[in-house]
Amino acid sequence: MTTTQSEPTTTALAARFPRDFAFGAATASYQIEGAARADGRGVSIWDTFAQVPGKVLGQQNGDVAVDHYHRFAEDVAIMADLGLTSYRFSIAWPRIIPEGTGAVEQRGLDFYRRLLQTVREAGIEPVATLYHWDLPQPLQDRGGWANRDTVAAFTRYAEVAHGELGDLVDTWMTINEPWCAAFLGYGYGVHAPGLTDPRAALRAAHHLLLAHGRAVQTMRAQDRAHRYGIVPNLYGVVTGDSGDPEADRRAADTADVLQNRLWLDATLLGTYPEEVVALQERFGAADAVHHGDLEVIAQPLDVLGVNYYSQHHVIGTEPVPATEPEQAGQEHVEQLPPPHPRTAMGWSIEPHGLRDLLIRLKREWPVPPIMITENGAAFDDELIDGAVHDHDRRDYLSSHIEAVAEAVEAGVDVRGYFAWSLLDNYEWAFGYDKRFGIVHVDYATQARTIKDSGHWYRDLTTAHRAHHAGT
Ligand code: IFM
Repeated sequence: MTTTQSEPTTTALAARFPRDFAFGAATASYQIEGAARADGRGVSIWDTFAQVPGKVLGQQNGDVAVDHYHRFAEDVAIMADLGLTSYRFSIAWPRIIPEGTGAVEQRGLDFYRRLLQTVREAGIEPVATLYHWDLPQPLQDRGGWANRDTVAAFTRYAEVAHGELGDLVDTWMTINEPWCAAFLGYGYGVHAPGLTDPRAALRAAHHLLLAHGRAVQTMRAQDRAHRYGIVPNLYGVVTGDSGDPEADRRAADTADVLQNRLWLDATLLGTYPEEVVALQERFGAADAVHHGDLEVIAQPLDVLGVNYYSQHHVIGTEPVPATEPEQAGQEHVEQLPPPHPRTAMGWSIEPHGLRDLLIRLKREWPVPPIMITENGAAFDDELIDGAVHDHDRRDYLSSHIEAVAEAVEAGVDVRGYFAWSLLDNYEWAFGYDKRFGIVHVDYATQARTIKDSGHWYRDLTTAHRAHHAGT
């Protein structure tokens, strides 16, 4: 369905992007694949975590998800219909090395080979992510990311996946959203493996970064022609007004350090911010950082993936003893309620935050070319008479893509944009309750229906092609 209303918008918007700019969509293995016991797949920490009462809404899990494992051909046909030029997906480590270390499962590799061949035959360029949170459970049983041995296990997994599938994928991302993996998983207890241990969270953060660096070294030694990067989730941090500007500034700095600078300084500068070093010392995690680690972490990158959804608004408070796990190290930071409008996740909708973030990245760090590897929104969609009129999502996407255009015009080297997500899927602790897809999935029948936002996105990709046709 093409609305006449959206035509002028998409035409004008598409014309602001260079010819080679990629318009894609993103997914992640555990959120879409299902087939949790198929073809020798091992158990991941999310299989385990989802069974713990009270951790995931309705104790839902990814056993079936949207059955992409069996329906990938239909899903790739939808991508082609939407005119996507690129597709970001993730590889499930437990499908490739079910125990985390040891035997390689050929059937897992075969699945990704079939998927990638289908994607490429459709004229779509794949972007692979090695780790989107599905750590093999046997590794977690030995401490998971809090244990330095997981770095070596990940490096081998990267070597196997890249060695076997590298002929089909040119762009490789190591770790998706290390902040979530470390802090939500090991510090705040709301993601797998569900620990509330600041020391483990800081160790995990360091080991995730080290695993990224080692994997890039190893993959680059296999093939220098490919592109390698990492995907932090970055936020704008807005300083609120408590009446004490100095306290507010300190609070904003802390939020910015943990959310943004930790990952960017380490990977792009080879340093940790002073505040991170102080937290590592305070919580007994400093011994995780060995001499030479930061040089490994700061491998030259060919691409930086940026996941952007929203901004944080914070003020300073009198430090009080932490009562909630997420306050550890942030006892003087108060998160303000996000301003309206908000998405169904309660996140504020602030597209200018994306533009400002991109401009800041160029100003403050030696960034390689950037891809917006995730951006999107959950809303309370309704499928009525075969249609989903998700105009709030369409507006979210268009305003954020416009923000990217402004950053490009301001001189930031952005090469692509991936809507999160292609399909409605398993939204982690929220189960299937929150829908992010530009394609609706009926979880009872697995029927796919392109939402109005998806139709709009197709108009944009069509307009982009038309604008550059013959150039
Ligand atoms: O669904 C997640 C995704 O797995 C990682 N980035 C944020 C998305 C929305 O919460």
